[in-house]
Amino acid sequence: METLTHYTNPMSRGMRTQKILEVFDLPHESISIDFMNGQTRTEEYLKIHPYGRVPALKHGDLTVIESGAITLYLCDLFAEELKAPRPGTPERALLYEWLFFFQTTLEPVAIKGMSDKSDKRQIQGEVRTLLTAMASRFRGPYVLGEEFTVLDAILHVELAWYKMMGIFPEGLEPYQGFLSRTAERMEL
Ligand SMILES: N[C@@H](CCC(=O)N[C@@H](CS)C(=O)NCC(=O)O)C(=O)O
Repeated sequence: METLTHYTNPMSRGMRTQKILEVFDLPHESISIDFMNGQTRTEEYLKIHPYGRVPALKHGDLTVIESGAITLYLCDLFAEELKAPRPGTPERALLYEWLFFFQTTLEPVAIKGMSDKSDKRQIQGEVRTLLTAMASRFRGPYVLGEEFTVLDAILHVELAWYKMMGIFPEGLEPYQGFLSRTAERMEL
């Protein structure tokens, strides 16, 4: 298989896909892109990612952008290693639901929490409401049931990010228990 090269940064959404590569021990090399110092805007990098963001994944002549698309591409390449559910199954539908939920519903709320002027309590409340609703889509002990899958790695990264920003709804189950259950495996 051609080398997988992952362009990322530890303080970015690239951690979603970086953690998948690391936790499931997928063959790859990672290149850290310092976006604070303009490395996403160089002519060379814009050939990899047309609007200059991380993450991006290069696989042979192909480059894949958008963390959700990279996640699904990895699921196609490494279905067995990632315990990715088969297309057309209810579990695969859950994977799609959570991925879109993170990026289109939850992320805009979380992004508000990045501003120093934000009301963290209010944002934490909004996150709590959304995650409480999604608990009906969490089978337990892991999202899809008994087995730790790619979806758990992604959920862990998102929740850890919220914790770091002070917008994680402390004490909310099943997420509180989930975070401690997955901590050792995710932190490597
Ligand atoms: N929707 C994209 C968002 C990517 C994104 O906005 N990445 C930020 C870091 S979290 C970035 O690269 N910013 C650098 C820049 O704007 O130069 C994804 O999920 O991949």
